[in-house]
Amino acid sequence: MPERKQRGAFIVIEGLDRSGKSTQVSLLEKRCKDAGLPVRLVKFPDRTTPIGKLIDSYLRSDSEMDDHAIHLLFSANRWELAPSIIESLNAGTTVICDRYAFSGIAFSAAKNKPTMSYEWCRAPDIYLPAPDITLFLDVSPEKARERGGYGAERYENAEMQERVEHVFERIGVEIGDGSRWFAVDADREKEAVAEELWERVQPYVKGTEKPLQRLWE
Ligand code: 2DT
Ligand code: MG
Repeated sequence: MPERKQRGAFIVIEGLDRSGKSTQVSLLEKRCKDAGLPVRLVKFPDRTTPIGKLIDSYLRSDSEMDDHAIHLLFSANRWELAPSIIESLNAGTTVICDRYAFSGIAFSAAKNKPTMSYEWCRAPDIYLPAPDITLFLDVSPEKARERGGYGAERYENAEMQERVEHVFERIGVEIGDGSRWFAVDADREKEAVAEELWERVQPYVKGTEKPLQRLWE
């Protein structure tokens, strides 16, 4: 029988500030490494590229930018990395991605601008590589508050986070929780959350034969 070609899994972790996203991304990376799986971490925005530097300056409020323009830059930042993500996946590497197009929609649509509808915000990311699975770290506002204050960057305030959460909820409903999007209760201890994430990614991490899909096919 001909050997079937396996590729790496494309795993996205999304979540609000204070959801424990960074912690969980590193724990998941460690679990993959301990299991002997080749793994690569990608973080969006990737602030190291020329486009990423513009985004970084905007997030730190060192510069102002039109809301549409910054939205398109966040998307461009994904497009510029997409070829290398595809390359890693095809080489059999598991790619764990800290934020992706869903954050792009959630944060921009949360601005509630009449010219930035949900559909408009979704459009520039159409045909980007689609994750095999997205894990949304769902933290309650109470728990987020308990975990300490927000940082000083743009969007890091309770009012914005609440609006962002509503858009994430809509994304979750549209993607469906059949297999591709899971909301994970992130109010729990980090070990419990890590365990659930590890279980959820099991069907994918050993390699998958499924062709890579594209957003929002
Ligand atoms: P970090 O705190 O994770 O570095 O994110 N954001 C992110 C957007 O507005 N659009 C996007 O497409 C992405 C990926 C979320 C920095 C902030 O940037 C926001 C928080
Ligand atoms: Mg942040």
